[in-house]
Amino acid sequence: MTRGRTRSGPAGVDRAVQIGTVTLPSPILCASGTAGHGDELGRYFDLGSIGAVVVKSLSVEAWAGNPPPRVHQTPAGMINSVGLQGPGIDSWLHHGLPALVATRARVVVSIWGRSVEEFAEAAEELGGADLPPEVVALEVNLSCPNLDGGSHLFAHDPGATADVLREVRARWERPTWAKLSPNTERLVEVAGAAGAAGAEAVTLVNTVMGMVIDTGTRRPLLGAGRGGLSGPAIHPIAVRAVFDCRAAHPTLPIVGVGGVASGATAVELLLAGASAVQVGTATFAEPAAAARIDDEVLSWCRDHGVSRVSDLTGQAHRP
Ligand code: RRO
Repeated sequence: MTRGRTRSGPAGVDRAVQIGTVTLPSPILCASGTAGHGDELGRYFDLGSIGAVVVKSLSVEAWAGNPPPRVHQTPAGMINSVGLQGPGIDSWLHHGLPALVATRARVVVSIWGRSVEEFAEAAEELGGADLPPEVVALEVNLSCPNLDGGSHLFAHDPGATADVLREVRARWERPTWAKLSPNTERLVEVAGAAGAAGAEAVTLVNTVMGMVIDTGTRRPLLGAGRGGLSGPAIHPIAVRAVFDCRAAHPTLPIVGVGGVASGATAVELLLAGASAVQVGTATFAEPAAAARIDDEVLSWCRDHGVSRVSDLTGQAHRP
């Protein structure tokens, strides 16, 4: 049940977007890892009013994640080493998913794995489940920086990325998105490989590898040592990643994510080439950030004479 406000956009602006075969009523999604596994944000705003909620990445088995501290505020952002904590797919199917669907949210389910086999097992379990139609896509997280210090970053390698996606596609029939990493100079190549292996869209970008040292203890501050930097500090990195992938692969849909904190920063990612935008870190300080940013995108469109949000996609590439 929604305990927060319900919203309606300014008249005259069509905010529907198309990401491959997925049509969403709004360009704004909650990013994986920042909206929990279920209806956690439902008390703050109407989850059905935004495009979709991407749940935190799941694996077949429950996973405890990394030792604390796991999150720390940084200049213009935050760093995390959560380490993929999750309840496991079976528990999510019985608890998190029904709660989320009850809010009328559209859902993008996310999976992770340490190996091609683990991704395949996760896709198999989800693909064999009797999922409601609200589950519109699967986001394959190939880019978590916090598993064994980043050693399982499939998104560093076009071949490994393609291997995972082929196995997932063999077991999962609904649309598949690949979440990729900014921590590689091969991002554009990896995105192309993901598209060729069956990803209908790529989500750009996951967090940027970083570290904070505690000057008191003179040791790394996060429990796992290294972490992933997010928030406004990484926004220009996300804009560049989206722009470069759009230039190289103009027909591959992109979901932009990274430091979106306002309507204008969301619009920037759309102009760079994204078809939709995820809001992540902003949600930690302001749980209804996605709804506010959704409103601000519509206001921006109205103020700039834009009648369809989808017309913004890729406009920064005009000669
Ligand atoms: O759980 C995490 O530590 C985590 C994940 Br799965 C991810 O994809 N990105 C990130 O910064 N942290």
